[in-house]
Amino acid sequence: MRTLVVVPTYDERESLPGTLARLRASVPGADVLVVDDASPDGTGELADAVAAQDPGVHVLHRAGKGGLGAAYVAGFGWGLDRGYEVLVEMDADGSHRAEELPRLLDRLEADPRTDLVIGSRWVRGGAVVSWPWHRELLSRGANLYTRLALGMPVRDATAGFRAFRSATLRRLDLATVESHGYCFQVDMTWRVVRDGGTVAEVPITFVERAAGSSKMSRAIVAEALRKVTLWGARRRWGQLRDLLPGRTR
Ligand SMILES: Nc1nc2c(ncn2[C@@H]2O[C@H](COP(=O)(O)OP(=O)(O)OP(=O)(O)O)[C@@H](O)[C@H]2O)c(=O)[nH]1
Ligand SMILES: [Mg+2]
Repeated sequence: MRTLVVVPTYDERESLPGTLARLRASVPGADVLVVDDASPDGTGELADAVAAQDPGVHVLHRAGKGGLGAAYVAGFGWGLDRGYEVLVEMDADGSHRAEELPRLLDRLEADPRTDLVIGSRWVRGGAVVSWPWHRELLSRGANLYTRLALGMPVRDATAGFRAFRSATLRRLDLATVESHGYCFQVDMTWRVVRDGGTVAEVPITFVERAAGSSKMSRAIVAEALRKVTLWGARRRWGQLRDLLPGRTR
């Protein structure tokens, strides 16, 4: 299937070349789109230089730092316009190992009913390398909270290494996606599930970034907590309403 790997970047000058090289070696049939938000460190120009040498690499430049979610929505739009059948999300910082991408893609191709394949840290066989205990606690806690609030049978809804079937993305209204940080990942998963879609998880080993700095912040955690709580409350309200007498459904 024609595949596009969307890689959002903000100040990833040190990590991007290695990420692109590993991607092109591991999945030579897939094209890559770097979505750069005018990184002050020149990541965008560096991506342009790679793209000039490699017709499988493309770059989408955005005017300024607009958040991970907006970068992905723009990248998805680019890929959908060009007829790619599978759209992949992957970080530039080396946390997602390109060598594991074929397993995600195989899983998506194996079952036409699967809409989304998540590379999961928190299923049997999944792992995290070099994370301080507080990052692991945050990720596990966020996923537990999400599962309880939304009732989705997904172990790693915040994971950012994933493959969507394009037909599924076309059904979702991407223009209304407002989530910025890793809440975007929960948002997309929740949209697929609410649409009646099927989510599969395959184990991956997530490796802490070796260079550059994290864009994770208090504001990003707060956004996720606020939105997941709101979506969970809406879901409960909907369930309650359906139980009220006089409802014809
Ligand atoms: N285009 C774009 N990319 C972004 C933005 N924020 C983060 N990214 C990229 O999104 C990916 C994930 O961001 P990270 O900073 O690694 O966030 P994280 O993985 O939650 O945090 P760490 O685990 O600490 O690395 C990286 O490739 C970033 O460069 C943004 O505003 N715009
Ligand atoms: Mg990261």
